[in-house]
Amino acid sequence: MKFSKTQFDYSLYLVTDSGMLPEGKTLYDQVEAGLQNGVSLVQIREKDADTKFFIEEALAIKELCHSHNVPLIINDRVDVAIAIGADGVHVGQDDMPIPMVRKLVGPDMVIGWSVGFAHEVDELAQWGPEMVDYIGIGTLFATQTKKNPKKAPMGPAGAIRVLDALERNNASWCRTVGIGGLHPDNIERVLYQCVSSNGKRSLDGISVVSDIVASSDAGASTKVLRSLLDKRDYKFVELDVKQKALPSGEDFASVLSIATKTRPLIQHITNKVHQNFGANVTLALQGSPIMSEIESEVRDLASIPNATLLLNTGSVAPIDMVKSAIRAYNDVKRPIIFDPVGYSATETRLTFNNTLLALGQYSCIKGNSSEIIGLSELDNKKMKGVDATAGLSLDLLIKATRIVAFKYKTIAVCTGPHDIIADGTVNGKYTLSEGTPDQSVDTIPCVTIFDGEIPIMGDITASGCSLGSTIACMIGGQKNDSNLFHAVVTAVLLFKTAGKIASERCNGSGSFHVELIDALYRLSHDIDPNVWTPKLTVV
Ligand code: 3NM
Repeated sequence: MKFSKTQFDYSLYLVTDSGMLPEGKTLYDQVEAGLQNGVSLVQIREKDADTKFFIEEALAIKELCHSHNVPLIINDRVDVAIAIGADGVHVGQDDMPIPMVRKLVGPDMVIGWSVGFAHEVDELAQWGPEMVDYIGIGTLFATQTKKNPKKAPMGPAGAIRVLDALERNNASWCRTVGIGGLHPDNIERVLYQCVSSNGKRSLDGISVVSDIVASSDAGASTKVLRSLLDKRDYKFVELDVKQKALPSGEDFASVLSIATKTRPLIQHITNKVHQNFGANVTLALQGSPIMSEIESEVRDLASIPNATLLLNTGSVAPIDMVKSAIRAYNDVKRPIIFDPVGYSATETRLTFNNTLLALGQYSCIKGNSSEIIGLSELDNKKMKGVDATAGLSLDLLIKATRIVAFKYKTIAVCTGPHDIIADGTVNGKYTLSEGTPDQSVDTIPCVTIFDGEIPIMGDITASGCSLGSTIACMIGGQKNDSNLFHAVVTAVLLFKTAGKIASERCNGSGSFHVELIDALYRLSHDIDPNVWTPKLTVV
């Protein structure tokens, strides 16, 4: 049996490791169960096996794979791949150089390469289409399977950098699978988020070891994975994420009205400066604040109807508590608003924020100009503390906000004189290979909101953080059929209106604080869209 390169189906790629078999199961049993339930490609990876044993095992599994019309790939051992007539060979960065592998295996055998960085793609592209046929992009998440990993987990954002490098290099021939720590709790999110910025390609598949090989019921585990690959619709939050035309003032008023009637619980994990002010802003908007950082209660809180998490990473909450909270809210599809305070100010903050970004799906990510530029990677300069950067062009900030929205498949908000809101949720859809037809960084919906300069906003503490509380109240208070983007736009309009009113009434920064809460209180108790003055512009 011979497979042409175009016949390879990378969607569910099983890589073996006989060191993790459950009791009573052979590798043959596990591979067979996988093949019967949707595995589309198999790689034998035996780091410690003797050659003779490896060859015997590989021959038996090759026959099994071929009986299911599935190709077999051999890890690392080019000699074994040639000797048994395998359909492909997979090598890592420290194994035999690719041009030598190709010389040995000839033009027809598929060659796979482990890739973790964009510069490795540049090398692959220089070799051209006759060398590497597919890449395993990893390590995505921490895994116990790969001993002595040389790379830190890259998360979906790292995989997107690799997909972008393939597009930049026009390496259209090269297929991709994501690998490392992939399990049913993160696969939908990975497939959803991992799209090149131009929208032209997504992963061609996922590659797993332990999820199938170590499973006591490998068939059932494979079925779950296959169903996630086939689903292609990621309902990560109860609200509707379908992109719709922007509503009018009346519609925004109705979003506010629904939110104030619901009185959503807003769990704040936030910095000390914001705690008191954020609680009062939430109360002014008729939400119910709880400033809890207790790990053992996050699941109980997340399960309360309309509960919403505002995660402000200027906090000093223990990382395990924060991770548990993200998992808890994601599991029950309640929204999380992520505010990466001082995103790149220090190495500690950068690592902390990136770890959390890799761990969950956020309904909204909001930041100031410095934070959004940092998240977009348009500029990797360190931030000065938590300050916004003045003087950046609106065009640059719009571009950065769009990148953040599209990369994290979220609603991104960049605050400043012009607030910018971009909707990267792409209707909650994901595909294999095809990317996001009709959507890319440059085409996703985006609006700006402007109401003249309100410089006094920058003279009080936690004004930006409290926009986070306001967004949480608006999103959290909605019904399941309400629209996520509209809720966020309403929150930003409301906060800007309140800021303008307060700036006109106050005598200085002290009374501005008080007037801001008063204005939010009045706007939410006496809803009248005619007093909402900010100008909304579709970009
Ligand atoms: N290669 P699991 S990670 C074989 O990063 C392998 O290139 C990786 O195992 C890479 O699905 C990995 O059990 C192990 O996490 C993946």
